Amino acid sequence: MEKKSIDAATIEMLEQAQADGISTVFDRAEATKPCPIGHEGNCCKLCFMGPCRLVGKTTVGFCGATMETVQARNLARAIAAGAAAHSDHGRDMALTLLAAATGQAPDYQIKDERKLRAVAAHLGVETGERPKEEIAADVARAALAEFGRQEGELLFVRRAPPKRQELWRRLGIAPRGIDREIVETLHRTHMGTDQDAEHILTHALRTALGDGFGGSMISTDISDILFGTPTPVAARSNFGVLEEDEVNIVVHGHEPTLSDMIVVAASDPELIEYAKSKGAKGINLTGICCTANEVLVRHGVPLLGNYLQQELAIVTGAIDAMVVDIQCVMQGLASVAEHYHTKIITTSPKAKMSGAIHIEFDEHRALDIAKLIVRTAVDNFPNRKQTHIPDVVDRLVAGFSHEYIAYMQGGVYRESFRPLNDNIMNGRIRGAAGVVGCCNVHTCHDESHINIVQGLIANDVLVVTTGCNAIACAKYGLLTPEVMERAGPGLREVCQAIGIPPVLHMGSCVDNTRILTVLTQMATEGGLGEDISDLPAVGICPEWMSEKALSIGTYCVASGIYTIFGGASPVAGSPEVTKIISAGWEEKVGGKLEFEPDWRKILEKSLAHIDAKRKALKLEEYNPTRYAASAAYLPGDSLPSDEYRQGKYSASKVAK
Ligand code: MSK
Repeated sequence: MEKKSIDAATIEMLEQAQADGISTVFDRAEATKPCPIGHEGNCCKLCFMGPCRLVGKTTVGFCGATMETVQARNLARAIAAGAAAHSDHGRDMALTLLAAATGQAPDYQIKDERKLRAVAAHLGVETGERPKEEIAADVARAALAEFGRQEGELLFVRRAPPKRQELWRRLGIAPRGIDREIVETLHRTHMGTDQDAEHILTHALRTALGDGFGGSMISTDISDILFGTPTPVAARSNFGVLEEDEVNIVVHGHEPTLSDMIVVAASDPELIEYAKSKGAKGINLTGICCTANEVLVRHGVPLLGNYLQQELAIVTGAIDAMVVDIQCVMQGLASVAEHYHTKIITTSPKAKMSGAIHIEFDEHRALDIAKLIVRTAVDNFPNRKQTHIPDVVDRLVAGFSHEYIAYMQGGVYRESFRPLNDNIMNGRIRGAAGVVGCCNVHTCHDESHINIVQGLIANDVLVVTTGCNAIACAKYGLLTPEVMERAGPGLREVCQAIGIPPVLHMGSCVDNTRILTVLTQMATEGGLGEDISDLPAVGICPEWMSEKALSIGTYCVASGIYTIFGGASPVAGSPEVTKIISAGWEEKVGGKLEFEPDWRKILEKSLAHIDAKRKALKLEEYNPTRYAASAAYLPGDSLPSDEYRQGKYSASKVAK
């Protein structure tokens, strides 16, 4: 079991699943090996003359498509699918804002008027003395127009550093419309259309930028307008946050629209009384994946776990309802739930699952539907049988929006990125890293996440995190100020002076756009070059698995960031395509995409890149002993993951 995860709660529940005869993703991964041809990107199934398997002496498909073309098409399609997922989420946020602003969705309010006005300025919407509802309606309409825009470029392109904007225009990759670039990728990769690998992949950069500076950025902005821009909030994480004597409801997926209403419904005095009438002491709301991150950063709702923990959560026998929306929801949930009393409730008009109850969400009746869902969970509480809740829980601080990061460096009137830039320039902070993304069953769960993040902070690199990496960091105490002893001396000093942890939780997958904004602010603040590609910074996705991760990685590269994915490469079968997305893209846009299965090498490459960028900026050479005796660990030392396994950092149940 210890080879499957480093997380004590996950291991405990894997043993319980085995005892209960339950098959989970971990078992299925052992029983079913990935197809080796598809795994390396060598399979073309874009037309029905095939599928063509390009192996051995077969170097081209029936139509004559070469390995490079096949690989480029497959990768571009995956990036487009990821961009579509994020962007469709963003579209729904804009539709909800429009409904809220025009009185069609009375349960939603405009919670952050300051953010509304800032976003209005980016979209060219007049503000002045107009009522906020009027501004919000125009912001929603302007945002929706970005999806169907046919000409020109997305308005948010102007939020990138000026030098970067010029580069995108010169290369012809400034995205025109969010939907347009995705559709064009599907067209170009249709059988018999674009045949040139580099040409296909250049359009993939444009498509991904339509996600990063389009759909995802719209999603983050509108979520903040409707639900509030995050500020630091204390919370708890891991399976120990489940309550033996309360109705446990888990929200899972990605959208905050319904889950934010469930937060309201779960604290409704009438429903709490109803829960008590069924023998429960109250209602306990927790979350999995990015819906969890959304309600964590705004309400402090505890994190139950990340992607690979979703089925095991049900094995606790303590979950009365798991409410799912979109993305990263395993179909295996339904069959695991058959063995326990848990009700799986699907809610999105876009996503149903056989074996689940479907209570369709409609933003026009949001609170009523949220109450119905909570009531359904309460009704299920008396059906609970034997429970097994691991006593594993840790504390965390989350909610570091880019607005808050600027605020904490100077307050309302003098907010800036000057202190951060100065401390990078003087070498207290060696550089910055965005560590994000999924869990993958082909790596030991959480091991790369934790070893990389801990390795970075020990080496004085400030880490910002989102998605399932953020949840992993939460479970090992890496999001608390107490983790300072594990940070390098320079980073520790700066974090203590500002009062922040060395690992900053910035939200969900779509909130990677907050990282783009931070990098833009660092690049334009002065002293660290003029573009994102000048910064001593890296992007890392240690345990990637989803198409969304590929879109995120690609828009990071297009923004000028060296981005390293852990695990296997989807284009491993083509040295040519591997070169296009690494050295080729670096020459074109200053960032490159690499796949590196060994987390030690990811750490080494990241530190080497940060140091090379420091040198190019003519900054002082990083000296780990300059500010105190360095606590830095390097690959080969005792590993954080082993220390977790030995229980060195194991936490016990902490008070609510
Ligand atoms: S939920 S996309 S497993 S980060 Fe955003 Fe986690 Fe990856 Fe899903």
